[in-house]
Amino acid sequence: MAWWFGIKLWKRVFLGLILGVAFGLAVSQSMDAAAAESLLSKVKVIGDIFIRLIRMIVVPLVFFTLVAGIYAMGDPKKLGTIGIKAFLLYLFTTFFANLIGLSMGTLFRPGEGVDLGGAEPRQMGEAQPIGERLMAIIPENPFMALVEGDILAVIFFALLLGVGLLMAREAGQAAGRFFEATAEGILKMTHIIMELAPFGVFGLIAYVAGTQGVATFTAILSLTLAVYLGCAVHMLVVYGGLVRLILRLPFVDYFRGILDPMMVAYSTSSSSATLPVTIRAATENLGIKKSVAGSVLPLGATINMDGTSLYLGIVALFTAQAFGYTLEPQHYFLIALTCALVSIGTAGVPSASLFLLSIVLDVFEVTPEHTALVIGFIFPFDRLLDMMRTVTNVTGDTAVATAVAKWEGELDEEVFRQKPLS
Ligand code: DAS
Repeated sequence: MAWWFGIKLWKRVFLGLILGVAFGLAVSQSMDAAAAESLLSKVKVIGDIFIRLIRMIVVPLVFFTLVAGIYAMGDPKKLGTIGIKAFLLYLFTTFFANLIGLSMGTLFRPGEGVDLGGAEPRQMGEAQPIGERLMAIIPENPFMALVEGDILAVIFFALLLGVGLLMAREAGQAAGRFFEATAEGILKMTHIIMELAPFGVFGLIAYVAGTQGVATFTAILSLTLAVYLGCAVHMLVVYGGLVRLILRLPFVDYFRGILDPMMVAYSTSSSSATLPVTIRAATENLGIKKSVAGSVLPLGATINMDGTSLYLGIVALFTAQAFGYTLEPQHYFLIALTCALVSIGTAGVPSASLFLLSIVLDVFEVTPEHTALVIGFIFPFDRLLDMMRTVTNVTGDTAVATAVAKWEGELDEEVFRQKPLS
């Protein structure tokens, strides 16, 4: 068995991904749909267990890492500059995501000639008004926020608690050390859980590949190509360019350092479920100190979703093309702005943004029937699109964290340039 642990984790996870697709397709081709669904849903249990395990540590990891990270910073003022730099970078990269998304939608024209008549209309989810969402960041009861896993409220409380411990000086030392030790322990828990990743990914992907099959993708092949190509260009050019040209850091070392979170994001379609893996890769492979990893990554996983913004822009153009809506130049600007706002409000869970699509389609007065038809048409395949946009979301979080860490002197470039240990 030692040979197994001798293989780098990301290679084992990738193996799980490939074998999962092969197994899922083989099962779907060799038995009827019902039998395939029942067998694959049993295999998917491994994936569900894996997701539950990483979800289990998201809240404690964010809470303890953030408090420990702030405490280790020693200077609350630095926290302000980290937050401001991170937020400005989020806006900067989302601007390019929208540009690329709208360009891909215009270039590929994925909605051209698509007949949505046969789609089953679906009801849209209710989006919380942005004002209410911002107010909810301040928890009335921080323990309830921890219990309910309200990540933005947990971040808010942890930031203040970390600053409070700093201001308490000697009196806060014991607590500060407690948070640092516990954060370390929870990060080690991520190592243990990640050993299950190859099997969990196998289960998740086998189910998706087997139940969605290849045939269904032809219907939305051009939409899938537009989203995948757009996300790939955004990751390689925008994030790769930020790391290589602006930060002057090695391009290959960056992407090699985040292979684990990229694989887990692709398999789980959930930024928040991937967060523990992202924090571990950022601290251990990219050399980003906890003070930045513990604040910028949880914040990014919650409000920085470039892949989502890019995807929503493409689907908006898909809708206009499929139903023949004429878009004026100002529509493109409003679509881009709305996509950015919706991506901030999107939760880091599977298919979250699809149900907020109506907010973007309202920009050019798409009728409720057409909106329901588009959501109903995309919904059965959205998992495949969500996998790629979630990888982009998570990669964007690590790119911003790398930039902020570098500019704040919180990046250990030795660690960044060395090969990942596991
Ligand atoms: N799946 C979401 C995430 O976790 C993104 C989305 O639904 O667009 O990032």
